[in-house]
Amino acid sequence: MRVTAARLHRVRLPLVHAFRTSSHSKAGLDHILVELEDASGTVGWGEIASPSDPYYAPETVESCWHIAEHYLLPAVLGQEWDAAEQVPQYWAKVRGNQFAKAGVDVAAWVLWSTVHGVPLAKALGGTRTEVTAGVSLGIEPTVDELLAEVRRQVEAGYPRVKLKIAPGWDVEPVRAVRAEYPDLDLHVDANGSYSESAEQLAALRALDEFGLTMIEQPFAPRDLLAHARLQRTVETPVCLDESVETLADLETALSLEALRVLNIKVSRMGGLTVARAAHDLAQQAGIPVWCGGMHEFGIGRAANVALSSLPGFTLPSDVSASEKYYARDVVTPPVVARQGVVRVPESAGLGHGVDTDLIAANTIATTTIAT
Ligand code: OSB
Ligand code: MG
Repeated sequence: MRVTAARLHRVRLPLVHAFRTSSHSKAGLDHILVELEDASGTVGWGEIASPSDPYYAPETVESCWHIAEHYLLPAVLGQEWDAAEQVPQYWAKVRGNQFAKAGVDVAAWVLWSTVHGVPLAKALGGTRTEVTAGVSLGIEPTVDELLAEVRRQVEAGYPRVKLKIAPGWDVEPVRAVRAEYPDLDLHVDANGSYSESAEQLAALRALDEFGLTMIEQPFAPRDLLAHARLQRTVETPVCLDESVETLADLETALSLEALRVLNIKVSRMGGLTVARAAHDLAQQAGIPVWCGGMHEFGIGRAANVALSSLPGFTLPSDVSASEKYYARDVVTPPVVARQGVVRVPESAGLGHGVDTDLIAANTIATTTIAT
């Protein structure tokens, strides 16, 4: 395979429901869609799902654009490769910048699987025909508004609900949701907003009584020791998200016993190639995994569904339906969930059409690089 032309499209879509985490609130998103084209004119699409601000990870939409345009795409253009997992070697010198890498890596996987007539999930080694989706709910202005949102999603059939928490918004909302749904698969995600102060540790430990499936990323990304210390004192499994950007991070975290569950994000790990390797490593270590999301448009969402079809993804993934996020998505058909179950597409490549008219109508910037 040889990529002869590449395009970047900065596309803006409004969110159906504004989303608030411990760090910020968002009503719409700019993601960068990546198109890789081979000499026959076949195209593979990928998505750079970086948030605009460097609050989840150090990257921004602008930094991703810069790295993709000036480093990643020039490194890939004109190279001869047989399998998508060979592609990351071309940017091996580029440190970090996982979100930017992920968009190009996914496009390479989609191009390869399209050319070879294989569904993306099969190309990755996926075995599931359907995957279970959970929903991730942001911080709401009031507990009543949160409860209304939980009811809406449970009624839509989603079997797992994750709540964003932050110091001061933790025990009270969790208690309220648990009181109404004693058996719901419920977990919390702090996005690294807690410290080990006596007061904040007490709040985290108080969550132990609610039978949560996990507590995700309570402390700052690089503070693996704090996660290991907390895990020794609580029953609730600790899950890592932001802390694990590389396979080496995962090895370190496993050896420190800083996690009992792993959230694997295609974006955070720099693409499907590394995400799949993280799945393999976690599986060997006996750690259950699930696929986290970054409010992807349909292209990144379809990649998440494909990844979630691997056998170690035994917990529900953040692959809820397009309609939870966007009135109109960039793929046709959109990603749909029935009673919280998403079917893994059986057609070649991404398994969805790409709505280039919708993309064109919402594009803010575009650039082309060719050999
Ligand atoms: O930590 O999982 C996270 C969204 C933005 C930044 C961080 C996170 C999230 C989500 C979104 O939880 C999950 C989804 O795409 O549904
Ligand atoms: Mg998270």
